[in-house]
Amino acid sequence: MQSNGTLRIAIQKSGRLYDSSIALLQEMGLEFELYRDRLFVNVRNMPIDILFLRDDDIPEYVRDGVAQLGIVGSNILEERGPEVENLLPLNFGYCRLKIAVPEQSKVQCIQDLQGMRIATSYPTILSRFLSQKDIKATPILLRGSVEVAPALGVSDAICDLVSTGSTLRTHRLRVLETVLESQAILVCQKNLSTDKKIFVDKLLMRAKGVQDGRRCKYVMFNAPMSSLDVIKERIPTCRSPSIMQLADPSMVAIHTVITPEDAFWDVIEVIRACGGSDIIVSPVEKLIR
Ligand code: PRT
Ligand code: ZN
Repeated sequence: MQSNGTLRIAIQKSGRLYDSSIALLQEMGLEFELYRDRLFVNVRNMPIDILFLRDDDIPEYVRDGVAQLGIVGSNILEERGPEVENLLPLNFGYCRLKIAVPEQSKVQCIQDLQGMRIATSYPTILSRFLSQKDIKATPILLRGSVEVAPALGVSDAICDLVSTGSTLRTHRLRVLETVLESQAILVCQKNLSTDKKIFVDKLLMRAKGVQDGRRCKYVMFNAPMSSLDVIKERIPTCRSPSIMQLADPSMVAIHTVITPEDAFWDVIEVIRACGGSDIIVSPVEKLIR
């Protein structure tokens, strides 16, 4: 891969996005060693450095061009505003920003939050949500341990990230509303130079290839020649499959890719209903469209 100058990619140093970010970069073909406590590593086979940062700092580093690419949760991007360009949702780091109240609270719906205090690390997103719903409540900014705020009398409600929900259950909090759905995003510095943009586009193609590959299946099956038209009609993904004649002239082997848009098991059921048999399903390592 050719580029004038080294490209820097910022990822979380440790935490919930770390493992999946490393896995994605490795599957994109970047070769590097991981050293404990190193703030950056060189990629062996491409002119790329990987920077390890706190997730909250990543948008700023990418905005200022210290790194050209970054991986960060959309929760942080939404809170900060349009500092960087969003390139690709990455299908990991899923969570939701939710408003919750103590189980015993008399608050039953978000309209009951009028005049109340809501503890959060996301005051911008919360304020925007409250004003859209015409609710006058006061965000209380806390950097961490938001879930303990009601028990300490600091707030009447919280607005915090939830993934499994176990933190809310442990602190006897009840969900009122989801404010934001979040996942990790690949972001890019705005107004890149042309050579960096070309490099970033190549990496983006690889990231999409990895993602599409992960979500696709390669399917091979045998079917009666007579059902070929029905199969093509009923399975959109089979409109232009590879078809091979079998030794038995009344049978064909069909090879196709089931994409994320198709419900996998539904397609398998249709294949069987159309007389398909000996269905072999394989993972797809990369799918480059
Ligand atoms: O040190 P650094 O600042 O980098 O790490 P951090 O502690 O700020 O971040 P980290 O690793 O907790 O989260 C990084 C990113 O992961 C977040 O910005 C989100 O995009 C995403 N993410 C996904 C989450 C969660 N799920 C999540 N559950 N971030 C935080 N939480 C916290 C939440 O705040 C609450 O305290 O987990 C708790 C709730 O989890 P459950 O499973 O009990 O519901
Ligand atoms: Zn953080």
